[in-house]
Amino acid sequence: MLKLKRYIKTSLLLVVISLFTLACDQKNATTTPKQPVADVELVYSVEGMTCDHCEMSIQKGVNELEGIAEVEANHEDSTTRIVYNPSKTNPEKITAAIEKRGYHVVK
Ligand SMILES: [Cu+2]
Repeated sequence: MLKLKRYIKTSLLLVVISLFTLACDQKNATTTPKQPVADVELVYSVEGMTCDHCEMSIQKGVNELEGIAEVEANHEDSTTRIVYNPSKTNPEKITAAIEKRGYHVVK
């Protein structure tokens, strides 16, 4: 009887350990660096746009950067919306690309 109790205890312990290991494996799988990085959306206030050509100029400039998914400049409300991949570019590079074209990003 004592032997049976010990046997049950040992098997329960094994079950708990294997469940724990499984949970850990799953956690590791979701945090591997090889997973694609999600795109980030950014909306800037941009001064200096007066017409469609300004919008196109900004869009062209930003699109020349790597990792840009979307650029939408709007001279009517002076905004530029950018969707980018943070593993390939960053807000500093995007700001620089806009300023290089002669427009000012309001911080
Ligand atoms: Cu213009």
